Amino acid sequence: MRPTVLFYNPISTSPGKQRLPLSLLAVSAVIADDYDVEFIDGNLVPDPAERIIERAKATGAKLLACTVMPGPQLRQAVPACKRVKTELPDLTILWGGYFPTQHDEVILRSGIVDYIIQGQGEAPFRQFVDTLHHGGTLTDIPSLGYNDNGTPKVNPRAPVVPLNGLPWYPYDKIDVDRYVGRSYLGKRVLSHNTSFGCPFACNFCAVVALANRRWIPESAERVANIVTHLHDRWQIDGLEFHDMDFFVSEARTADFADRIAGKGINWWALGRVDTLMGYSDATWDSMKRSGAKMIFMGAESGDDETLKRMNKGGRSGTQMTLALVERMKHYGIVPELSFVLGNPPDPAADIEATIRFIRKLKTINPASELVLYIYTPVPQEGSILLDEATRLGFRFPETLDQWASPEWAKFSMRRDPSTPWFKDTTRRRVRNFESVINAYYPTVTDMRLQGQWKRWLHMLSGWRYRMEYYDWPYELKALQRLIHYRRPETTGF
Ligand code: B12
Ligand code: SF4
Repeated sequence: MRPTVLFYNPISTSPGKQRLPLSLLAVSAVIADDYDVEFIDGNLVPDPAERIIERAKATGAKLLACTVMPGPQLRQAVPACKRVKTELPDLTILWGGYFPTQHDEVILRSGIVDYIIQGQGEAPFRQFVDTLHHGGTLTDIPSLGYNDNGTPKVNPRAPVVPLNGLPWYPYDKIDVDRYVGRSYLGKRVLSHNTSFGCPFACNFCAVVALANRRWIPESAERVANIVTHLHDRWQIDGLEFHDMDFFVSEARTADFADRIAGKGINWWALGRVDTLMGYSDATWDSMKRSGAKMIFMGAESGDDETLKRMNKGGRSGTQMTLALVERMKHYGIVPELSFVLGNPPDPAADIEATIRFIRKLKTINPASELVLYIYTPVPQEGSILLDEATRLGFRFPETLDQWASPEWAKFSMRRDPSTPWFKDTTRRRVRNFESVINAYYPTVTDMRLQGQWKRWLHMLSGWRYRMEYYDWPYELKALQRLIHYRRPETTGF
């Protein structure tokens, strides 16, 4: 009989919005030929700990592999894994993904999690599973973190492996239909990930710790084959690419776009302003023809000095962002721009500069979507933002229970962090501005927001927008609640 390995994807979003658990599909793919793999998704089952315990007892599984990002996912993972460990102390618990890559010590000291794997998971995970089931020294495995008689240790990273040589995700091991969603992109939307990492090192970004500035892509041919499979097997008409930086290679984008043109698939992906500005008109034409609908980019700030402090790198700058949203207007592809506001030491000043910038940007391309995040530090060597935050008294939690508290979940959601330099009045300023601008320029991507409501919101917010008066927008908030329309900040990235 083949051994069973259990995979746990803690809850990551509200009911009905669940995305394919790509992280676990990626790592399970490399063992699925030799082991039975079973998935427990906290987005789909009400009590994942109970299900894990039941499946571990039924299958005799020795390993529970769990992916964890900070935020609500961590909030569920901590109590669930604690309960599993208490009930089944012999079941090995392994965590991988963003949180263990950044915060190894707090996990390895917790007594809940036995091992972690940092960075790209596939190769070390295969080695770990084989060693656990067939013998050998676990503590020699690269990228592995473990507890050495009370001292947390982490081995040097495994070399990254090319994605083209890896097996496809084992879609047949999950009920894919439960992940088919409906959105601005289409009636049947799924997701895929076509690359690992990003070549840049912005000092507010968790991707840097994960990938150390490496970018490893799948070939255009492989991506197109997978997309075609998703289309033929699940009749998708929309696709989200969850890569951190889908567009690094223009040749790959153009080739991929030509390969899927005509299939009737609308797509969305994340990229950088300077990369996309460097693309030729021919590539933009191909992207448009192939169904590109919306591109998510980090504009980050309306102030070039702040961009430098963020180590945004490349050629990105505020003028280039304005030029790009104009170019995208021409192609009818919606720019979705995220901002990281409230950087230390003077969050109020950088917010005011960004508010002015956003007003300019909306004048050029009113269809632009906005996602306003508040800066929260991530561990990163040499980050001047983290150094400044530390100087101002910021410290990461010292226990997993603290990380799982509502306050730290809010911190991880980057909407309302209680960081020492960020005052409540500044937070209110951001949220009030957001209410006004979202009312004045209601999102073009909302399927439920019809013409009449749009006109009402626009009219009601007009005087505020013109007078640049954003305080106490209770009437807009009430109307927004009433309509409950989809605003971009609720997409959850
Ligand atoms: C898809 C996604 C989501 C989905 C949920 C996915 C899910 N698992 O259900 C949705 C949209 C719901 C979501 C929500 C949020 N997300 Co999110 N999300 C992503 C995104 C875009 C892709 C993740 C992914 O699937 N990648 C594809 C897979 C194949 O790659 P991977 O996850 O890196 O996995 C590899 C390794 O990490 C490792 N690995 C991962 N898991 C495991 C497990 C084991 C056992 C092993 C061995 C290895 C391993 O091996 C894998 C293969 O190499 C990332 C950014 C990115 N592109 O990575 C952000 C990202 C992870 N999200 C992030 C955040 C902050 C959030 C939110 C808090 C949103 C917000 N307000 O900011 C929410 C709330 C999350 C929650 N509830 O806890 C941040 C995390 C920041 C941080 N400090 O760590 C990221 C990095 C975005 C960013 N640039 O800031 N998210
Ligand atoms: S370019 Fe984007 S993904 Fe890359 S390090 Fe900067 S913020 Fe992170």
